Amino acid sequence: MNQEIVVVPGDGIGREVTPAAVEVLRSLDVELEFLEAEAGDAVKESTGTALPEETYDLAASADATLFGATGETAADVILPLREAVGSFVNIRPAKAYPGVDALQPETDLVFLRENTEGVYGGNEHRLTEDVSTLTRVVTGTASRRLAEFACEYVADGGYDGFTIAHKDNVMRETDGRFRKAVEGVAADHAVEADDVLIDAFATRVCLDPTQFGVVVCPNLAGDVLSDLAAGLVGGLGLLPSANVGPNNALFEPVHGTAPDIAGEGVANPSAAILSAAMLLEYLEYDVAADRVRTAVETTLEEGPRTADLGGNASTDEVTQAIVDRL
Ligand code: GGG
Repeated sequence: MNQEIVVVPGDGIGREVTPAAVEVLRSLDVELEFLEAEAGDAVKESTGTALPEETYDLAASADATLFGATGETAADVILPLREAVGSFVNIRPAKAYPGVDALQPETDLVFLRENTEGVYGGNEHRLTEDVSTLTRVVTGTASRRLAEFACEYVADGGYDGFTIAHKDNVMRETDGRFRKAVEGVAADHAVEADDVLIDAFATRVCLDPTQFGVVVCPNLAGDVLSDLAAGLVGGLGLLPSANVGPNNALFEPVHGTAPDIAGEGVANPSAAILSAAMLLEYLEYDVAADRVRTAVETTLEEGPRTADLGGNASTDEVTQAIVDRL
């Protein structure tokens, strides 16, 4: 029986790069079936809700979901969708590719971002006309679950260990709990875990990203630091991601809707297509996943390239080149 993939393009360039990723998946010898679902600004305008119940239910029950991008409705769309698939970790590889002009061509990082709590927990309140508050929840349970995953991830990937990025010299209770919980699990598994303050990490990774490999971080820090790493490797058009839960997962490029270029057909589809490769790997189509990665890498090296990488090719031209190289 074919595995069911829910496709949620979202808004902006999500509507251009997600079909590109589906085209790549369709051109492979894999038993997948695609079901399109809506979410985002446009559907909110027409129906009053950014995430229809049907889309949430489909994502929750499908074998995997491929998501595009969200803009103004990020909190109403992407956070519930990540919850729908039960994901507790957002895996964000940030890698420099041959042929791409990168600030730091040796960059090869993977962020493992806590995906359920922290300041992303939605505990925001307007107390008065002048005062708003945010309650940040950090649990040992969620931190340990992430750490268990990180230990498995470094063992499977042949890494020496991982780095915990935190800010526990200031947020002693919340980031302190996070760091100690992750360190404890690492010690139980005899996995080497060093740690670094988030602000120091930001400087050190720009100066020499080869000091780091797998980086385990709280939710918002993972979002910000992975975007920073995108700047080191040539831009957000290159970073894929996977939101993984115990029985389900959602795959999305790290980038957002890019309203400045949306609708022009010039967005870089690489991040979405590399996200599709992560989906293939998750569904245990390892050979197909490798073929897609190699085709993307060859295209990044030999062209054609979109404008963000100094070229003038369209999304369709780059996608076709990738399909031709499969
Ligand atoms: N494709 C992911 C996306 O739409 N990113 C925009 C965004 O605001 N992301 C926030 C997040 O990843 O937590």
